[in-house]
Amino acid sequence: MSFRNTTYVEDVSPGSGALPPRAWYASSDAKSLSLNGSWRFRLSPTADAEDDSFAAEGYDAEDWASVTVPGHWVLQGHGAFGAPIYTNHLYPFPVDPPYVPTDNPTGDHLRVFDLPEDWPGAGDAVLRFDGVESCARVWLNGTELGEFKGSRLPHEFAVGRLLRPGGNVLAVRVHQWSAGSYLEDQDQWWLPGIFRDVTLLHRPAGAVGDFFVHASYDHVTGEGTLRVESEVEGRVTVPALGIDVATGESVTVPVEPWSAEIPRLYDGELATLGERVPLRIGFRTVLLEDGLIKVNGKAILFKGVNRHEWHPEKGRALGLATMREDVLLMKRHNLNAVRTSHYPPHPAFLDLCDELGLWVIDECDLETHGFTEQDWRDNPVDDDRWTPALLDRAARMVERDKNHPSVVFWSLGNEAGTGRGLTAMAEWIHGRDPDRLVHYEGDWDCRNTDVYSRMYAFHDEVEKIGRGLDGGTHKRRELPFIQCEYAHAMGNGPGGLADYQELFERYDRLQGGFVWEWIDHGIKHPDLGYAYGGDFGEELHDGNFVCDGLIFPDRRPSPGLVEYKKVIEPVRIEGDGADGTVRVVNKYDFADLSALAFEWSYQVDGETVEAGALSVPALAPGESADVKLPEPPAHGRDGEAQWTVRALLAADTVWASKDHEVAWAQLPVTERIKPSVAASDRPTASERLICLGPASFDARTGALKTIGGVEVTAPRLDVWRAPTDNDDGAEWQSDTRYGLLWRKFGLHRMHHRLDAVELGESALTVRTRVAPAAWEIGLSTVYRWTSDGNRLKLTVSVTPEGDWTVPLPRLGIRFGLAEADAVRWFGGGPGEAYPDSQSASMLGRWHSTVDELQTPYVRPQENGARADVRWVELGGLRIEGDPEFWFTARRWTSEHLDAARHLTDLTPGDRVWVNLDHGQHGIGSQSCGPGPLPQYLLRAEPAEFSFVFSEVR
Ligand code: IPT
Repeated sequence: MSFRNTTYVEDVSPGSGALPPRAWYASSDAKSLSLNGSWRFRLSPTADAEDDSFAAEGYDAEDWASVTVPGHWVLQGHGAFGAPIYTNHLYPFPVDPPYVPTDNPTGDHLRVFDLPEDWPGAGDAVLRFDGVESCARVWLNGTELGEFKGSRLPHEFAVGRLLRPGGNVLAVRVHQWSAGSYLEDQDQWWLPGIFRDVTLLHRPAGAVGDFFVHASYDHVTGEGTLRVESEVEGRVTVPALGIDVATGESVTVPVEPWSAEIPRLYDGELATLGERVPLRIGFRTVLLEDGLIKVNGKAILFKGVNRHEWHPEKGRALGLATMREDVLLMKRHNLNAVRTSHYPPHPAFLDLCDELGLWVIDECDLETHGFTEQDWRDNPVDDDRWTPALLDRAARMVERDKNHPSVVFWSLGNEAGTGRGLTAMAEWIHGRDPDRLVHYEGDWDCRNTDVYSRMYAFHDEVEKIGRGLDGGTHKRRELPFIQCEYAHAMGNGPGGLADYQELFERYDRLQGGFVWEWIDHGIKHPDLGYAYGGDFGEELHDGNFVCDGLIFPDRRPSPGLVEYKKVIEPVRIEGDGADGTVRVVNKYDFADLSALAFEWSYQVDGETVEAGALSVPALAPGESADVKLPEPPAHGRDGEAQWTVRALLAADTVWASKDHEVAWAQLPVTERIKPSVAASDRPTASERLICLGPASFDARTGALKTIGGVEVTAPRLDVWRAPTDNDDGAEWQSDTRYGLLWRKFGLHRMHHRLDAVELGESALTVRTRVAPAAWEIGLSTVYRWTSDGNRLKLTVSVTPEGDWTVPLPRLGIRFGLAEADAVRWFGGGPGEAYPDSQSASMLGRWHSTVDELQTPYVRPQENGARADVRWVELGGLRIEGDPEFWFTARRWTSEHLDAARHLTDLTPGDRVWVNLDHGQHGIGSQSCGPGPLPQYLLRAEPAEFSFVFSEVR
């Protein structure tokens, strides 16, 4: 061994010196000592810049900096310790496996600790690292323990013989880059450091070693069978079931099964001579039967999400409270499944999934996506030299997590092509744990997997798969289908979720999917709000592709999550409001409806006039019932009437309190009465002004100037929106990307040509042509103003001219108000909606402020539209629409929004800009998937729409 040994860094082997992997558990009685906290830290630019003398006893590290463990050094030290790098799939270093750059940031970590007074003198001890990125070499009291790779996997070392009561010196050298980096090319920030717990575990004589809880459920007999295999013999007790058996012995008793919907856990204990370990046992059987994934005899439907571990300040060093918040948010939004993309999470997260109920696809820490750039040549997963490392990773995941009932699938990894190494992993996993299924998306022939899994398949292909018309290998044709990633939630969106869900529910073979992804990986930044790729001056980066979650970096739900919640609600409520009956369908796989209380309410013009309880039978899964609504309340007024029926939690649960809304529907009863204005007033012109009813116009241009006392910047046709990430689409998408086409055709720079200002008997008519420079396409646009003396009506008629080959971003008018803050409206709300992300938009009376109408997408883009608006009041005006319209208001223009890169670039101007849209283009999810479906395109077609303005005080 050389004095400055660094050969292990580029060695393809998983490492040396660590103990074999085993189950992760917290002991009831064996002592442990957390070594989390402040550590001494020294950063070097290369792997060999410093020798290993720092690991020796008596080394003086007084002048070193310090970092918090768990943590990533690049997120500490205010820039003094380097910076994060974001790439999607490109390796940020030359691809020459297993070699890594000479410039290899290396963090030496040092911690001196004493054993607690009550630390037993006898017995052994184990030092556990739960996660270190990407390669570590460890010394205790001057003795080298070994080195390891596999960032998001645990590694343990036997250290008992080295410990002493006081002054133990633990030294850890961490290299940012290693051969392991080639296996960790996940789409995320590269964040070196000791980012999970470091713990010293006492191992008494006769302690529990590894153990494997097998707890199956027979849905025919209602019995569960428990057998705990244990490395060290002992007894297994489960008091609630009267179980007291030896390890290895199996026992069958009547039990309540575990499912994500009803996560029944039994507390038990494994006791060996030297230790007691608590068990949380969930009885459930997962298998493939009749081409379906079945749990406890029933086919399940995944309503899932891909979760990366993320915190805007701590990166992947998450606290328990954050993990719990994630699970609670998921449960409260009707999600039932999570794929731990793309590595095993902190083990405590899986405890929460067991306890609160989520199906889990536990994914191995493996991705070699960057090899796609060289047609997968030299891909480590197809090179036998790397197979030991792959098997080590598979074993570290399976052994660590095998006792979690929530885990139903093992996933080999993500985006790693195909190869013998993956096959070896699948074979080993199948052999070690035949009671779970194996997932891997990259294997379209399903050689190694138990499910046909794809990502971002378009709706039409998904339908074809659902109907079994997709062909494929014989094996694939017999397998169920899931989308392990779909509906890319980058920026505004995803659109098209409801259309996917409809397919998943229609075809048995389709067992649901996992939206990409849970959270925006924005990094809190002093000047930029949240930083994304490129904000740290990276040489290569993928911009805000890292901000594609259903929740914002601060964990506030984005409209995409609210939409998803509605789309996957476990109770369908439908019917005909006029005939007063609702059909309630239980869409749970296991639960009946006894946990829910139903409520009806009756609205007239969005105002609730009466509400009450609705009695719905405790339907079994799959059952439905027709339920009679009460007599419609007498309200003595004409107006648009509707029922709203809601399903609420009947009592507090561990994940939400009583009255939490689970599902809802609205059933129209009577139609809306459209606004009408008699065109009785006659426009009169003076030298500078035209007057009509409450309004004045510029005499030369016909531009509206005031409505009563309210000054306005004249409304005119607007077709532009700040393109969303989904409008722009991903660069590799070869088919139509509308955001780009819109710019090509100049829809962001339309010219307005004035053709005529005509004063008629009862109308002021302004004729224009709205068109982009350089192109023959245009929109002939006529504004027709009428009034009954009090109210002012604008009718806009639009006729496309030329050959329009692109849809419009939006079609409506935009005007400016000098002052506006509070907003009230009757229409869809409370949040934003777009044509294909409109399910959660609830018709009612809503109020907000202009600032609160904005949705804070990390990269600014079109947002905040409210759908189906009948009327809105703001800035002293009331505006009614015929037909209903989309309403948006902001303190900056769409052009400003378009130019902004971060939210901090958006500064209020001297106007509030209001868009009243007749149409909006769909959203889709083309940032990594299909664009909007044809029915959501806003095609350039003749259109006519009106708004009635009046002053309110
Ligand atoms: C897919 C990846 O699996 C995921 O990690 C993420 O990068 C996602 O895309 C996009 O955000 S791979 C994609 C090229 C299909």
